[in-house]
Amino acid sequence: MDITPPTQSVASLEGNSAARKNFYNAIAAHSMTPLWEVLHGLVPPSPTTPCQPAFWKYADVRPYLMQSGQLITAEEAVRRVLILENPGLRGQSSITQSLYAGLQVIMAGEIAPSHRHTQSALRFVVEGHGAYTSVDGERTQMKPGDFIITPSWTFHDHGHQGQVQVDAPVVWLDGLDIPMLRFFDAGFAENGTARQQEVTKPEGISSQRYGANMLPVRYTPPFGKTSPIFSYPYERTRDALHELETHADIDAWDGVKLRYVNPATGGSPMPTMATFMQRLPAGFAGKPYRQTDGAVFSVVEGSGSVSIEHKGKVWTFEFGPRDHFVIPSWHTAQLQSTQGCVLFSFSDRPVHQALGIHREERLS
Ligand code: 1HN
Repeated sequence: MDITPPTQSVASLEGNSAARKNFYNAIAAHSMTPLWEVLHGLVPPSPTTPCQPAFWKYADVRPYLMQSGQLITAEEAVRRVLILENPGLRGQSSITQSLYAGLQVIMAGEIAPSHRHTQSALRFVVEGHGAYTSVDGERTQMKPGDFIITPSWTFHDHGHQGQVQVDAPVVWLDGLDIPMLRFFDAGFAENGTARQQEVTKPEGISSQRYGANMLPVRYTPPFGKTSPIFSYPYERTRDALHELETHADIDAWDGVKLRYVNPATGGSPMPTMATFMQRLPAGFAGKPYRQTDGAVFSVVEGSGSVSIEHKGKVWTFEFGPRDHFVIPSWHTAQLQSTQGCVLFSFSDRPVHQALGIHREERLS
């Protein structure tokens, strides 16, 4: 091998672009590429994301959800969902680089058939009554504001018990870690043997067993790293936030913000996704903050606005009930509400934390 050092000076090397192009072409044929052309993009000084701030007004979205109900049955669609696709990530079924979100609609009398997959899912009920979801042999009713979990690799199916062509459809937000599992090439799925799984447990048994601030004496986690509770009813969350708003300090950035927990660990309900509910009191003008976990919001009650700033650009979304929006990683966000509001949100924070890379800045 020739190890003779180059004789050209650095100054003369700099104008050598044709020689470099030739060199890049030569090594490309051997599946190699020069780091120095991409280094700055690989380790940017702060997060640069293709994910954009985005807003879905429910008044715009709802007519399309209802139209989809006339075009295809839940059974044929398997899941009748309109994906909330980030405008910066079109074609990738992603709302952020790591998360999927969509609005699912089920009409009275319909069934969404049983299957399971390694992707974890959350449901956040947006409107309607009469739907249920079954997870691992237990059914739970879906009411507006309820947060419901489908743990990784558990059979799940949904249904609407209302009267066909009489009762209103039910709509919920689905949040899944699909892009993350795609990144890890760890996706598996299979259909159930029956359209609907057999209900083998009484309704509510999980919350009795695991949801009363108690656990069975010899507790073993039924769903691995996922919470043993798969329904977190809005009623309890709402009451807690209301009382806290009245009697406790209001955080200058978040208002009153609680995180949902796996009661057995104190950690997030799912290993890949954290979920939150917050209340902004009437007249709240939040201070700006940014965090590495991009977050998806579903407005539950009331109205307000979010202003998002990044690299000199500003987006402002005026939101009301059932609107959805996304705050991308390391974008500075400020929440405001004149009349007060309640916001559900989810993000991939547990993964950032597990990797020791989570950062948050609360600015003044
Ligand atoms: C899924 O299983 C559901 O179970 C919703 O409701 C959305 C998106 C992609 C893959 C599986 C559900 C989904 C999904």
